[in-house]
Amino acid sequence: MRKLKSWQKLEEHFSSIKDEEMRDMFANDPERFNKYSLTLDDILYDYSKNRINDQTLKLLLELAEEVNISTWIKKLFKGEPINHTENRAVLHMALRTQSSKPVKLDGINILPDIHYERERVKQLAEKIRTRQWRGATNQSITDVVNIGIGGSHLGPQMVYEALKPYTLHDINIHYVSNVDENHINDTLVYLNPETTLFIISSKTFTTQDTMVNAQTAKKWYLNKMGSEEFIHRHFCAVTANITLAKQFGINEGNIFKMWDWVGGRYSIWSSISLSIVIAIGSDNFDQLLVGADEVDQHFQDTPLEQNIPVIMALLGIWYNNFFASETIAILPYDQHLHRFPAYLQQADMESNGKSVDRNGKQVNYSTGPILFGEIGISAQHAFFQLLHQGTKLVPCDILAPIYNMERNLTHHHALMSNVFAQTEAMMKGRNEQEVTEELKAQGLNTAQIKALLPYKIFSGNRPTSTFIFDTLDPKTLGSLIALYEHKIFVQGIIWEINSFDQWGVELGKKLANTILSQLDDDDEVTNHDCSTNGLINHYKKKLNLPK
Ligand code: G6Q
Repeated sequence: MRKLKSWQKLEEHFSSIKDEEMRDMFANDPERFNKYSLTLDDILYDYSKNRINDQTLKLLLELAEEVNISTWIKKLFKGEPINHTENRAVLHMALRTQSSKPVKLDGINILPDIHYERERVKQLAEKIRTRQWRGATNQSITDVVNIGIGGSHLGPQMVYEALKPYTLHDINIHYVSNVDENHINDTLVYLNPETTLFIISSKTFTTQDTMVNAQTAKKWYLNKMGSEEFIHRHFCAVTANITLAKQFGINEGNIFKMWDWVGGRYSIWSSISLSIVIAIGSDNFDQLLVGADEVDQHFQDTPLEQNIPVIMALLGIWYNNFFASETIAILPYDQHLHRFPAYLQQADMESNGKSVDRNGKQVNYSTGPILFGEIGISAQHAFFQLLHQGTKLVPCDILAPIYNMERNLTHHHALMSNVFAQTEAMMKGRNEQEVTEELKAQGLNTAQIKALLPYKIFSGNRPTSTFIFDTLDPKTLGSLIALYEHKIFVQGIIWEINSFDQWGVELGKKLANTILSQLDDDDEVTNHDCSTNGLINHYKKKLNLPK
C-alpha cells in the first residue's frame, strides 16, 4: 500500500500541511463549512474541522480510486466471498434491503428465506407485545432476557438503549452477557419465571459464556416451576446451529435462524434483534432497516467525493497513517446513545484490528485505530482534558440530535451549546494573546499572568467531525450504524486486510475451553508457562477443591 502513487503523494503533501493551523484555514476560507459538509436525509456531516485542504481531499480520493474502492463496493454487494479466510460472503445488507431484486448466493436468491424469518420474528414479537403469548401459568410476558455476548449482545443492547422512547414500557428487556454469575443472578433476582421469556442468542450455540448462562437460566426456571412441561413458552433461540439449540431443549418453532454470511458484529439487522422487535415493535424495526438501506444506496451510488462513509474512512486513514494518531474518540451528545461507543468499538476494532494483509503477509503500516468513547457531556468532565491539552492527537466524532423527545429547550440548549463550544475550542484552541487578555480582564498582574500563561494556552488544531441529525429515531439510528459499517469496510480495503474474520476472538474461545477442564480437580497444573501455572495453581489452592 505504501508503494501506491497516491500514498507517496500523500506523504509529500503531509509534510507541507502538517503544521498548518485549522484556525487559519477557517480565517482564509469562509466557505469551508459549505465545502466540507455533506447531508444524507436529515443527517448533516460536518468534516470541515479537520486538518485538510482541497489538495488533501483530492489525494485521499486518488487513494480510494487507486485501491479500486468502487469495484470492491460492487464485490461486497454482489455477495462475492470477500471474507476469504472463512470463504464467506458478507451480506448483512441483504437483511435490510428494501428492494425485491434478488440477492443471490451460490445462484440462490436469499431474500425469501430472510423475509420468512423476519415474519416469524415479527409474529412472535407481536404475540408478546399484545399479551397473546402466555407463559406456563397463563400469564403474559413482562420480562425478556437476552442471553448472548459480543455480536449477539452489543448490537441489540445498544439499539434497545438508543430507542428507549419507542419501547413498550411495561415489558422490561434485560441483557445478560457476562459469564460472571453476578450478571445473571443480579438479573434473575427480580424476575418471575412465570412471566419471563429467555432468548438464547448465539450464532454458533457453542460460546462458553452464553451456554453457561443459558444453562443457569434453564435450571433457575426448572427449580422454580418444577416441570419442563411449558418450557417452550419461556425459551427461544436465535442461532445458525439449530441442532444444538434443539439439544438444549428449545422447541424448533422457537428457533430463529441466522446465516453464516452475517458476521456477529454485523448481525443487528437479523433475527438476533428479536429482543428489539419485542421492545419497539416491527414497524419501528422496519424503519431501522430503511435507514440502513438508505445508506447502502448512498454508498453504492454516490460519487466518492460526496460519499459519506468514503470521506469518513479517508479522514481516518489520514490521521492514522500520516499523523500517526493511534486512537479515535466517539462522543455522542445524546444520552440514549450511551452504548454506541461500545458497539462501535467491537465493529471497528474486531474488523480492522488485523496485521496480516489479504495475501497473508505481515503489514508494515498501521491499521485499525483504538476506538474509545463516552457520552460527550460526561467525558468533558473526565477525559476531555487529554483531548484538549494532552500530547496525543485524538480525532473525535461528535454526534448530536436537533430535537429531543420532550423538546425541553432548557436542557437541549445547554447540551448543544457544549457541542458547538467543544468543537470550536478543539479547532481554535486559545493562543497566548487571548489568554493574556482574559487573565488581564480578571485583574491578574503581569507576574501572575506570566506564571499561569503556559498552562492556560490551548494549542487547538485538534480535529472533530460532527454529525447532527433531527432526532434519534429508528431510521436515523439505522443510517448512523450503516455509515460506520461502510467506513470500516473502506478502511479495510485500503489497508488490504480482511475486515470480516475474527481469529483473535476465536482464539480466546479455544484457550478458555482448554483451561476449563483443568480447573475441576486439585491436581497441580504444569503444562503452561510458569506465570499461568502459578496463577491457576494459586486459584485452585485458594478454592480448596476436593481430591
Ligand atoms: C462477532 C464476533 C463475536 C461473536 C461472539 C458471540 O463478529 O464473532 O463477537 O459475536 O463471540 O458468538 P456467538 O453468537 O456464536 O455466541
